[in-house]
Amino acid sequence: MRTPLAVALASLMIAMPAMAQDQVVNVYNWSDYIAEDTIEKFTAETGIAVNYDVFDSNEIVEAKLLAGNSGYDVVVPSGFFLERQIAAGLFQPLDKGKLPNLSNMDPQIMEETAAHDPGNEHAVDYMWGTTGLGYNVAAVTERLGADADLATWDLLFDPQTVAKLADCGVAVLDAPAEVYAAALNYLGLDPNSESEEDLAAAEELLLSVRPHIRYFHSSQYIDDLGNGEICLAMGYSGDVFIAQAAAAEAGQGVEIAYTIPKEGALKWFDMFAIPADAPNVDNAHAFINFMLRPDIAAANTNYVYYASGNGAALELIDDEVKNDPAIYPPAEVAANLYPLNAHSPEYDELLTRSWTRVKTGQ
Ligand code: SPD
Repeated sequence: MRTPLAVALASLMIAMPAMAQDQVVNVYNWSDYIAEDTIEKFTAETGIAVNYDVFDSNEIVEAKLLAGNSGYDVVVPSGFFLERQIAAGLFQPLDKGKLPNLSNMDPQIMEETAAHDPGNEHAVDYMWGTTGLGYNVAAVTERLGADADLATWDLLFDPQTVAKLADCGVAVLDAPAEVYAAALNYLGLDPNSESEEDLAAAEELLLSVRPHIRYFHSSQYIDDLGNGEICLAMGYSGDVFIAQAAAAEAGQGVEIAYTIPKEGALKWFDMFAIPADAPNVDNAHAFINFMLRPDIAAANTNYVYYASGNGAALELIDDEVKNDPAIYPPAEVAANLYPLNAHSPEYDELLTRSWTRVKTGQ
């Protein structure tokens, strides 16, 4: 029996808003953190459109989540922020039945991320990396000498050394938790210390190098390193490799290198999680499950040069990426990496005030 046209149109109109809503997922990820065609592939395979927004700082994500009604279905905070966000009830547990590709995850990464999310109940790793130093090889060696050791935080934290680099431009991440952890570690203190005395020591160190820092920003250094505007940046491993590739492509002879300094560096994990008030929960699971497919995870890592949390993807990752010790650090370097724990709200308040003093140079 044929449906009368008016009835068919009416039921279509009723069905349309629901369908349109079902066909969307709102994703909030770090900038420069996905292969060019991943979203396109996801939509082609699932029919789900992706609204994709980017950020460059954990603090920004947290502010949006705390404000509520962010509208996001999938966000990607780092483990040490995720940990306290879970405690604050900002995320819903993952429905693991909807994530069969969880079986592709690297068990060691699952174990490490469980320190932030017991039982891996609320989140799963996308990528991981380190926070170290990116530099312009020629500009830095010209100023420090051909024999200078460049695999050291002295480049940033020793006032006499960084003073020699001030004229070619020094940038630091606008990421207080990470900057203070690096400063504490450099001073031989626990990077996870919440002691006020240690905080004061880190602040003193940062103020001593402050006159030589051109700016604090968490993504501007990518372009600036690549085009020779700055010569040293505290930055994220893969982002420095983006600058390196851009410099090589420009063909102006600018060579950029990334180092995990010998004193040690932060190892972080960026985690897929679904906000408690996400409007499209099923689509969020579909998106995360897609991102956990080995071919997709490998394509993303091959494009952005960050290590994947996906063990099954490893055989599909380009040799030049998986054999690069700055991306997949060998055991002796890995032994020197430290994790960062969630800060208590009390410490965070002290940290924020101290950071304002450092940034304003007072
Ligand atoms: N462009 C992608 C940058 C990803 C950086 N994640 C940072 C983790 C913070 N510790």
